[in-house]
Amino acid sequence: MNWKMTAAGAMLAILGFAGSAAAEGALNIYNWGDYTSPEMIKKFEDKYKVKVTVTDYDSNDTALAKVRAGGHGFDIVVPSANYVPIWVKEGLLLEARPDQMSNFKNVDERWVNVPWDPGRHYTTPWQWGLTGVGVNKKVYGGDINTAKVILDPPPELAGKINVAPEMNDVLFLTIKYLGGNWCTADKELLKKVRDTLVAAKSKWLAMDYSVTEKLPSGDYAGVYYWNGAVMRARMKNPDIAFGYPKEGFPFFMDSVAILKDAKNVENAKLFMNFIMEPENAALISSFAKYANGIKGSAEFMPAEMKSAPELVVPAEFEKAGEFLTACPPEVSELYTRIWTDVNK
Ligand code: N2P
Repeated sequence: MNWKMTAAGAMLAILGFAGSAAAEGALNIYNWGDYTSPEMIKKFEDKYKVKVTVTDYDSNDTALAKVRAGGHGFDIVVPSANYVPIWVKEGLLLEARPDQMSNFKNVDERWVNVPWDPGRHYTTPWQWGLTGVGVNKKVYGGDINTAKVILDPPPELAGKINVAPEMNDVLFLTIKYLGGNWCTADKELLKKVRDTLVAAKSKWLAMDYSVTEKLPSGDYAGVYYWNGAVMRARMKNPDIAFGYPKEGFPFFMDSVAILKDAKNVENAKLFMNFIMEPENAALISSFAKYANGIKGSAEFMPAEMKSAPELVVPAEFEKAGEFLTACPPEVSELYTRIWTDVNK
């Protein structure tokens, strides 16, 4: 190799490096699948001349494991409330101070001083909702406002059930069904939780994420899944109905955070501020059919969202809902063990 070639090579390397270090024009988002409005992304790309790439995950644990392993290349992640404290504690998130951004004034007061991120130094609201039961009424006509549909399924639904692959949501449902409190460490109760889940799982078809297609198509006749996705399924197939497990169901909020090793921090901050604009938050919700935490966004959302049976919790079930929190690490360890057993 002569000197000139080496110099040219070095030159290219420098240019290439400078190109990615300056990171103008790119943003890599790691989010739950089928959850990010393409229209909102396009609007952001056009406004800031940034090329956005969205990569999907199907559970909090998948996302956490991937980022923990390093080398992911993502700038933004969208963990649920019960996971944010773990991300912060492990030093995976940048303290991006969304609370100091210009659009923060649009965040509903209710979602500012949240236990998982007091004052919102790390995260900004994405969407919130709850996990409940979705059933095809043509297949099963009985009571759907109970966890029994999933945990002790009627013969009509056996072998046709899909459960969200989200450990805490499933354990929450089962603990409540058996009369326990969330984050219980009661050994006897947890043994029952395990046995109930092992027995129930033999009657499930899948623990899969793709419900917006497979519930309306008839591949699944019963699901334990998030409300917005079931609303989308019902819009494709009116035989789908949503039930609120009276024994107890979990509420969630997913929040947008910037990763500590993000390469495109400025673009990620622009994105955080962008989604706190009511019209943009409305695009997010109109696509995925969950509520968001941004004041003034509802007026930009389709009318059917204001009265959707999946989004408006009936008064009689309001008390059964509980916000899903992070359990102490020693309790989470017990739950992880049960989950591993159930998934064997
Ligand atoms: C549904 C995504 C819901 C995320 N596609 C629940 N945290």
